[in-house]
Order: sequence, then C-alpha cells, then structure tokens
Amino acid sequence: MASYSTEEIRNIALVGHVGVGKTSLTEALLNKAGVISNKGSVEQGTSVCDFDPQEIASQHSLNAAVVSLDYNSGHINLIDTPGYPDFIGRALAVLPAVETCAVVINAQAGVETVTQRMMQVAGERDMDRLIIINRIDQAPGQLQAVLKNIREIFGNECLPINLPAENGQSVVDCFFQNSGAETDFSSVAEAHTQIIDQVIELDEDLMTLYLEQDEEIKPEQIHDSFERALREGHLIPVCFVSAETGSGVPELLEIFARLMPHPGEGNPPQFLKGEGEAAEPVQLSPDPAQHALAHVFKLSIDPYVGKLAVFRVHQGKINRNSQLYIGDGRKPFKVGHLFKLQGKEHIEIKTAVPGDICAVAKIEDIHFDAVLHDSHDEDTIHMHPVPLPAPMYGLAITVKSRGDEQKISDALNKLMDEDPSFKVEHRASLNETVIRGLGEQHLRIMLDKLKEVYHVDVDTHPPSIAYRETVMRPAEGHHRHKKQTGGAGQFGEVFLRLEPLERGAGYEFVDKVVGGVIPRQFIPAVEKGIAQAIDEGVIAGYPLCDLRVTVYDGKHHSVDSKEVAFVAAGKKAFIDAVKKARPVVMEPVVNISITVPHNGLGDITANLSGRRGRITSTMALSGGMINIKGQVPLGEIDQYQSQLKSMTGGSGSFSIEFSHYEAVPEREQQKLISDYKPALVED
Ligand SMILES: Nc1nc2c(ncn2[C@@H]2O[C@H](COP(=O)(O)OP(=O)(O)O)[C@@H](O)[C@H]2O)c(=O)[nH]1
Ligand SMILES: [Mg+2]
Repeated sequence: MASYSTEEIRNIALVGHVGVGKTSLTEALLNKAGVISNKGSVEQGTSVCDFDPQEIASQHSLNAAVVSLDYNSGHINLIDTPGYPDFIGRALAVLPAVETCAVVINAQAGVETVTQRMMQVAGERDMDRLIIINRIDQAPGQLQAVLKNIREIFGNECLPINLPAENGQSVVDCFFQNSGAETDFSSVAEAHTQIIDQVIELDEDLMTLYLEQDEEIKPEQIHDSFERALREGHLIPVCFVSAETGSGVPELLEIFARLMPHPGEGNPPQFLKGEGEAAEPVQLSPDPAQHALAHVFKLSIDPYVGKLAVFRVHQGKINRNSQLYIGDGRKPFKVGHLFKLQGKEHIEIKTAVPGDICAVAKIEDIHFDAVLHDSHDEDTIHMHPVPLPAPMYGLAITVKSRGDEQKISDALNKLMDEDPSFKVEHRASLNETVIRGLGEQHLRIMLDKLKEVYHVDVDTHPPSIAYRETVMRPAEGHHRHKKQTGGAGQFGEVFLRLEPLERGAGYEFVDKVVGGVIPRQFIPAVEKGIAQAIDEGVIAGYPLCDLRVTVYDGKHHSVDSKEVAFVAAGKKAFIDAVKKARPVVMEPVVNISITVPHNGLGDITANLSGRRGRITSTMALSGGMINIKGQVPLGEIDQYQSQLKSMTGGSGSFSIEFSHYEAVPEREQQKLISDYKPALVED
C-alpha cells in the first residue's frame, strides 16, 4: 500500500436508509479506484463490505465496515454503515471517526427516516456533510423533484455540485467548470454560480475580489472558504451517482479527494479531559510529533479470530512497537500487529499516521469507545459521546438446555461488547434475564448469532416491565432503632427529609447532620440503609428514583450505636417518609417511529391510541409511505411487530427509544400495589 500523509487522508462515512445503495456504492468506488477488479453484489453475498454470514443471509448490511482506496495521491477511508433503523446505533457510533458524513439518498424513494436522523445528528455534531443521490439510473425523471425535496427538508444550503445528464446516464461537474455539457435540468453555469456565491458569502475579501476581478473566481481561489462553508454547515453539496451503471462515480472520487476535508480540517470530534462535571474540552491535533491518541469506534468479536478493535488515530502516530494504555488503565499493551481493513481482509502495516483508521486484534481489555494513548498525561481523556438511542425493546430469555448458563453469560457479554445498543439486564428479584435492543429485528439478529456463532439456544417471552417508584410531594421521615437482646444492644435514630426531583434526576443524598448527633462514621451506614430501600422499592417492589434525601438529625448511643443500627434506622426512616410523600408507580414511555404505507395511517393511529399512545407528528415520505411519530408506554407494545405486520401486509416497520418515566394510570397503580408482597423484615 502506498504511503500517504495526514493531509492526503479523507475519512468518509456513508450513511442513510437501508437499500439506498451504500454498500453497492462502496463497491463501485473500490472498483473505479482499482482496488477490486470486479464489482461484487450485495444479493450474491460477494460485496467487500457485507461479508458477515448474517449479512450474506439477509442481503443487507448489519455492521459498519471499513475499506480504503488510493486515488491520485490521496488515501480515502470509507466506512459503510447499516441503514436499518434497528441498527442505527452501529451507524451513529462511527461518526466520531470521520470528518465527512456522506448521506446517501435513493433517487426513487427520496428522503427516508434514517436519512433524516443521520443528517440531524451529523449537523448537531458540526460535521461536514455531503448528500449523494444514488440510483439515478432508476429515476432519471424524478431527480429535479428529489433535489427540491431535499432543499425543502434540509435547507437551501444543499446545492448541487454536479448534475445528471443524458437522462441520468451521465453526470456533469458544476464546480470545477463554469460551463459544460447540457444537463437534465438547470445548467452547469447556473449551478456553478449558485455554489460559488454561497461560498464567498462567508468571506469579505473574496467578495471584494469577486466584484473587482474581471474574470470569474477560480475554484482553487476559494478552497479555504469552501472548507469553512462545509465546516459551518453553510454549504451541503449534493451530487448524483449510480452505483449500478457507474455514472457519477469518478466525479464522486474527485469530490472526495479535492473538496472534502482532511483530518486537520473540519470540526474535530470533541474530546473531554477529566471526570464528570469537571471535564473540560481538549484540543487534539493530527500532529505526528504529539503523544498518540486513538479512539475505538467499532469492536467485533470473532470466535476464531478474537477481538478486533477498529480505531481512528486523532493525534500522534501509532506503530507496531507502540505501547498503548487503555483509558486510565495502568498497564500498557504492545500493538504488535497493526492492520488496515478492507472489509474482512486485514492488511498489516507498520505505522498509522495521525488521522488514519486502523485496527488491532486480540487485545482483550479493549472496549467500544475506549481511548488508546501512549502517555499517562492523557489518562482521563474521553470522547464527547455520540447520542446513541437507548435500547428499549426487550425480550426475557431462558436457556433451553440446563448447564448452558455460563456459556450464555459469556456469549451475551461478547454480544454487548460488540454492539453499543444491545444491553442485558439480570433482575435478581424476578430471576429474569432480559435482552434489550432497538427493535424486534435487532434482537432477532442477536438471537440468531447467539445460536449460530455461540451455539446457545434460548426460549423468549415478554419481559416484565421495568416500573419505577417515586414520590410526588416532600415529607419527613423518622425511625428509632433500638434493640436490647441479652448482651450488647443496638441503637440508632434518624430524621430525614424527602423531596421529589424532576424526571431523570435520579437520586441525591444530602448530609446536613450537625454537632455529631449521628457520628461521622455512621453516615455511610444511614446512606446504605436508604440505598437498600431505594433498590427494593417501598410500595410495589420497584426501585425508586427522582428524589433527594436530606438527613438532618438523629441520636446515637456511645455503646450501643453500631453500623447495623444506623442501616436499619436509615432504611425505616426513609420508608416512613416515602409512605407520607404520595408515592406512585411509574412506567417507561418510549418515542416510537412507525413507517407504513400511506393508507395504513388510520389503522395505526386507532391501534396506537388503544395502547394508550399518542401521535406527535406525521410526515409523508416519497414512495407512498408515511412516517408517524408518537409516544406510547413500553408495556403496551409487546408483540407490536407482529400486529404491525398484519396491519400493513408486512411493509410496516417501527423503532422505539426511551423517552421518560410517567405515573401509571390509577387503576393499574392500585393493582401493582396490591400485588406486591414485600418480604418481611425483622425490626
Ligand atoms: N439500479 C440500481 N440499483 C442499485 C443502485 N445502487 C444499489 N442498487 C441496488 O439496491 C439494492 C440495495 O443496495 P445496497 O448497496 O445493499 O444498499 P444499502 O442498504 O444502502 O447498503 C441492491 O439490490 C442493489 O443492487 C443503483 O445505483 N442503481
Ligand atoms: Mg449496505
């Protein structure tokens, strides 16, 4: 592989809805650049990026895949991402690795839900964005309308940088030239002027030059302003391509190489140094002379090959002999073998320059989102997190054959390592293991993998709902724990105040004890007692949240006061306060996004309100589909997938993510409370 410098690297993620042609486009780009001599196909399971057996079987991308190609003197890293709403976590996770988020749109289908989400997140993270309209061979007559629609939805910053011609059979550049062949709509001159005007708006000097200079401004003259316009979201270039016929592919390579930012340009992803509230932003620079720092944005585990951690170097360089720390770990690991990835191929390299995307294998302690670095100066640096959707769709699982318990727990840990949107909960109180993901399809893929790769077979059933308890008004609580049984006694007394906090605030403990009425060493015991009651629940057996407990008074005894006494007093005083503070049971409510054919709207709405849901918005999508957004209690959408299927003849899909907790309706409230049989606690 040719050697290249940081300035010659382009890091580009291809994102967008399933089926827009990202994987096929990657194939076309690799083919054009001479990396592969024949274009493979997603359907036949021969593409570079969809190499996983599950991807081949489903004929769709399920994981992000990294490839690279050399073009002119540049080196382009491409990350192909999955487009199913259920796998959006895996697509969002790669964004910190790239400067350019290239959003691919299907010319036939127009803007779809995942596309919108990716545009929004990339915008919020101040990334450079590029829109690629693919499959132009299939909808040549529709392209002007698609462009119009894109500008309506994403703004007039979206301007064509090339245009389709010959009825979608070719593509004509409008940036590097100011006149050219006839195009299917608009004209090279018009598009050229529009884009130049948009760019120079940001630069007064250029503007003056533009007005004074007799000739036109040359594209080379505006390179810096162009870079700034991308970085500031003032310009989102739109280009046309067909992965199938190859038209627009060479033009796209030119755009990547000549116009998209290198790792020293664009807005770098934000890193923070320090823990919690005290964390401060840090500036990293792709400078080879600085300490090395890399961020792991993807992790995969192959039962045979082991763990593969894919990372982006953000600062310094990394080579085979580098000793790297993982986060604040004390012991470094030696890189040993350093790889570039080409889909499933690993190509060994000696050195990774700043900005490059590489991988290391078989380092057990590496986890997703880990920061790898070569100096303790960088111990507490971490990435400002990408907002990944919280996995809410749950299934309770039980192993089919006894004795598989250890095997399943190892396998689930590996699956969690690989996928930031997959979680496993063990609920000791209910003796239940629940797996959670972004939707039915997500969990089905995980269960298939559990079976095929790890040979564990499980039964599934709907999980019990993760209710919570909270209180609605402030109250005081008191308990005096006194026990005299033969020898030494136990004594502890606690007064505390309980206040509700806003949703999502969690739990706060405040110590306002003065004058040593509860000696310092027993405060942790009081806190422990309260924490026990919070975990166990008070009225219905579910954990409490969103409250503040202030311990402000108490009594002790010089001989009989001991830890157990204050644990008990703290717990009972807390329970006392909760009972007086209008306790309620809350249920999780999720945001739901449903995409169905237009004529299904009525059925879906009626069905959702029958499930105590409400609609917040609807948006017509092209292709006769409609997207419905709303909120619904999580407990009401068990089996929703199969209902949706039957209501829409199989063409509906949905995804959910956590929104908030809300008090359950009164009748159910009463039932949950009367069903609860607390274990008897001795006084
Ligand atoms: N006619 C045509 N078909 C395409 C084009 N790009 C992709 N496809 C087809 O669209 C389907 C989905 O493509 P794929 O690359 O898997 O989409 P992805 O989900 O975005 O990765 C496949 O059947 C491709 O062959 C294109 O430019 N023209
Ligand atoms: Mg794909």
